[in-house]
Amino acid sequence: MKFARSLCLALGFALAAGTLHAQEVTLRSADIHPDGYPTVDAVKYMGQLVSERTSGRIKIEVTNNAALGQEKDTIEQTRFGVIDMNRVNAAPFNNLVPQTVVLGLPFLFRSTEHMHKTVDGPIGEEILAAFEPHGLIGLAFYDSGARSFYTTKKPIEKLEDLKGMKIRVQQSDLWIAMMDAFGANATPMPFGEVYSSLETGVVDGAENNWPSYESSRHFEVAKNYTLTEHSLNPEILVMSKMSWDKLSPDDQKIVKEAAKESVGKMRELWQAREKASEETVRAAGVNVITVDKAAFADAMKPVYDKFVTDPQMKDLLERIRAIN
Ligand code: GTR
Repeated sequence: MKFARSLCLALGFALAAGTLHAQEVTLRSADIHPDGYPTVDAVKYMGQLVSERTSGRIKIEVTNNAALGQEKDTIEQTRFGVIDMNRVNAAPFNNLVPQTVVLGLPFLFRSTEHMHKTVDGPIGEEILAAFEPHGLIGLAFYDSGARSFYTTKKPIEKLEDLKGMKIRVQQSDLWIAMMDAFGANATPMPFGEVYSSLETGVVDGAENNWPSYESSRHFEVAKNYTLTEHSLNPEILVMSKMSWDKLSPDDQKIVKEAAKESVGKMRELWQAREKASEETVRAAGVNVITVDKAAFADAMKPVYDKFVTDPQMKDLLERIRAIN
């Protein structure tokens, strides 16, 4: 009897210790951007919040500079629990989670405010929820500014200039179709290969926001930046469902809330970085070109015809357009 009681006690202690131990976790989060880039710092900020709120039990470690791989590969690793968290642009998710396609549609958002209202509301929640059947938990949307073209030799001054140009795009069917509609030849490749591809002439240009154009040093090899601002496609922060399922419901709540709170921080950091990056590249002598955006937007009908076909997508698009 006495023996049984001490055995129970011993077991109880062992279980309790085991549980405590199991709850101490370091979540590894991937990013292709360097230290100091807003997405990296926003996830670090989220990590501080999580650590404070769990008395250091849960930590987030951001592995940046693509040390864990390029975005498409890290998405797979996150789905299979090799990586716990991942901050990726919406585009590389397009083929896996079709609901993300709507966010990248060209000239859809009228302003950053329109994009914020979309992702901050029920539509944003709906898109984040669509990740779960694919082994991922959608945590939050981060800003990514407006994407514009940049070219090595011939500057783009009007739509026709894009004809036949080899333009690097992210690995997404939507983005390939967009380049077709612009009249260019889409060359999908990971971000990490773009600099050398511009340098060696594998591509004639690419497209991105000011901060990525600057931090990647692409402006050194592609000195013409044309302000088409064709997409406000946001970034998405996800967690591996396998890692998520290991957390208690209380800890899941802490993680989710901290991710949401990091969005405000990200927006602050983003605004400042956009300005600073623009200044840096302008000071480096980049040829910044303004264009008649309407002509570029008018060419995008085939993209909408191809991707907005099923009732769910049509409804999503209508609801986004209706947001004031
Ligand atoms: C950046 C974005 C990255 C990646 C990159 C690209 O703006 O932050 O996640 O998508 O563009 O073009 O590959």
